[in-house]
Amino acid sequence: MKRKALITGIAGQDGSYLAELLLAKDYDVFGMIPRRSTPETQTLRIEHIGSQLHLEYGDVLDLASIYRVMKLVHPDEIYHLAAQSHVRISFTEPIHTTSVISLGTLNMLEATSEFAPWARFYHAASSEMYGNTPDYPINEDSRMIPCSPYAAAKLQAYHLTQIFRVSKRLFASNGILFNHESPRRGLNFVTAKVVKGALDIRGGRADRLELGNLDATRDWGHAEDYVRAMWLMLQAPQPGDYVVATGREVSVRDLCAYVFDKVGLGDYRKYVVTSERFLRPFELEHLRGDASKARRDLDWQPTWTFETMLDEMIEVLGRRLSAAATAD
Ligand code: G4F
Repeated sequence: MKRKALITGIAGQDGSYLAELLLAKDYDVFGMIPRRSTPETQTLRIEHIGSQLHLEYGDVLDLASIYRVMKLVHPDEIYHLAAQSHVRISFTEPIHTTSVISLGTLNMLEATSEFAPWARFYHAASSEMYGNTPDYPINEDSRMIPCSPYAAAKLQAYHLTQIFRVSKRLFASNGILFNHESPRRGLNFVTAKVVKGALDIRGGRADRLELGNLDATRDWGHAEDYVRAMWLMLQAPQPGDYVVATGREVSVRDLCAYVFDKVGLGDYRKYVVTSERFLRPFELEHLRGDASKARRDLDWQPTWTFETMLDEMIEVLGRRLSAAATAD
């Protein structure tokens, strides 16, 4: 019998890589997608996978729809990735962000304990939960001091996952993933924005790039490595909480320096300007993770570096942009 996996947020960056990984491991993969007014673009990241994927309409805020999907699928493993995942936008849409993340996770946990209590449950927690913690580098025991509506909502969902683990005896694990990127990253996250910005300037489609805080640092890995950690968490003998990170911290400024140089534009300072618009009302300044527990207990380690990840993004986005320019 094939194992069955249900993924919420399957059409996102992580959902698409996770679906590929699980199909390669011979799972039956089901995705729950909410109805949107833009179905033409909604599934772009998973279109190449084709009919191997089973997609069902369902919304994490609509408990009845989750019940329907759970009863239909009878999943062995549930990967709950759906969220409003943009931190700056969470200041603009705090109620929507909090509902989708906190209530959405509670709904998924309730539905799991009601209809699939045997299933192993993965919750996509986030390194944002640590905020500007003084405990550095960050591991599972570091203090969590969230500094955005997004992070506060993730912290609640993280606790709910732990509470269901104990009170309902669910095999429920939190993946505390640090930033992870790829050519499938949305263009309003800083790595993809910088890569596209540099390629647009090189192609004559723009003459400058507006960014927010250049001094922030992040611990950036590749999404392909990070979805492998999700799967490993659900294969472990016991549920738990795991930091997933590379252990290396790079500033947005150094990200720009690398990308602009790599595409042949030289000094990024000729093109990058800071704009109030992209500053956050409360910034998380620095993130660097210590993934010793995942390395030890899950035998996980990253295979991509910051540079190889950006090189791939530059190559793939470059091809995509030239194809679009030709089509024009
Ligand atoms: O790429 P970002 O928007 O990612 P952020 O806020 O760190 O969050 C991402 O990683 C989290 C895991 O740690 C996830 F939970 C979350 O869902 C998301 O995937 O911004 C990275 C840094 C920030 O410090 C931001 O202020 O880049 C800085 N930045 C500077 N200029 C910018 C910009 N970020 C964006 N998005 N756009 C800018 O123009």
